Amino acid sequence: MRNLPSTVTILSVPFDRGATRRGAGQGPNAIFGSGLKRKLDTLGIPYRVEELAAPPEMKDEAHNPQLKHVQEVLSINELLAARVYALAETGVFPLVLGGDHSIAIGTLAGLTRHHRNLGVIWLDAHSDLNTPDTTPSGNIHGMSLAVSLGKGDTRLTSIGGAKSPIKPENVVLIGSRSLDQGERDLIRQEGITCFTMQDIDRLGMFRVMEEAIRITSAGTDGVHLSFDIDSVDPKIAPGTGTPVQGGLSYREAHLAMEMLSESGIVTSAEFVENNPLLDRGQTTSRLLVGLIASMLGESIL
Ligand code: B3U
Ligand code: MN
Ligand code: MN
Repeated sequence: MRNLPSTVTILSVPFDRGATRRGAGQGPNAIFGSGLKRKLDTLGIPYRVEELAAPPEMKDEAHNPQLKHVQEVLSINELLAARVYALAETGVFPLVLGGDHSIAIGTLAGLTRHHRNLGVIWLDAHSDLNTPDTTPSGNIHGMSLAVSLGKGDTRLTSIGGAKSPIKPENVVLIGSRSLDQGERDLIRQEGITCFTMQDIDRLGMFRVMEEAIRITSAGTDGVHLSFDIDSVDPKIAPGTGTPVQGGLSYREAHLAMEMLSESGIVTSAEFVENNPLLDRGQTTSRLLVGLIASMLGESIL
């Protein structure tokens, strides 16, 4: 065991209105049901658990098919940003459990009020770099990284009040294999480092993670891990709303978490898009418990 954080606050965010398929809202409970607390007890990591109540279903005043359920997304993310900011200020490790990936908007808004120059590791089959102009679906979970870079709807980019947006040079995407044209353009234009599945095939996960750790920790004052479970291959993580074949293997995902733990650079994390309604038993939730444990310092030997 190594580099255990001194204390963790688990923020459970049962929200799934940023996605088409419902069910990720039940993700946090499924992770608890698969033994997360027991695991943290075994590791000897002190933790507290808080749940953010999902907002009531709201009607968007002016329904915009390019920005679905924006009122609810705004509401949960304002709450989340405030909580994450307060936690970061007190020095505890915020561990956010989603929920769909739109909640990264609130997590990152809270973190960037505390950290002036945050690094971000985004493990995902997708890049979540759409804007209302480029989105093929209107789902805000496909826009969260763009919002955190200051791009898109101004109500979303101003969540959490005055803060410094994430800088593109501090972001590393890993596991990408389903990108829309607007997202590819943004990655090139902004010079965002993107390790696709092809890069992982060619370089190996070890080298990819070494690079990701180097880039996100250079000159930054914290590193956030945003882990979308659809980065992992759907054969071993079937419980997710937008599965894409050709993803990370079980060991590649664990190696990434183990290397992050060893590096000691990670100051906050979120695990999202776990949808127990689509899972095969508890396959995906159990995998997540193991990955979280590896990220927090569990080692094989
Ligand atoms: N890029 C597509 C699909 C997608 C993004 N994130 C997820 N799916 N989970 C979109 O709708 O923006
Ligand atoms: Mn995502
Ligand atoms: Mn994804």
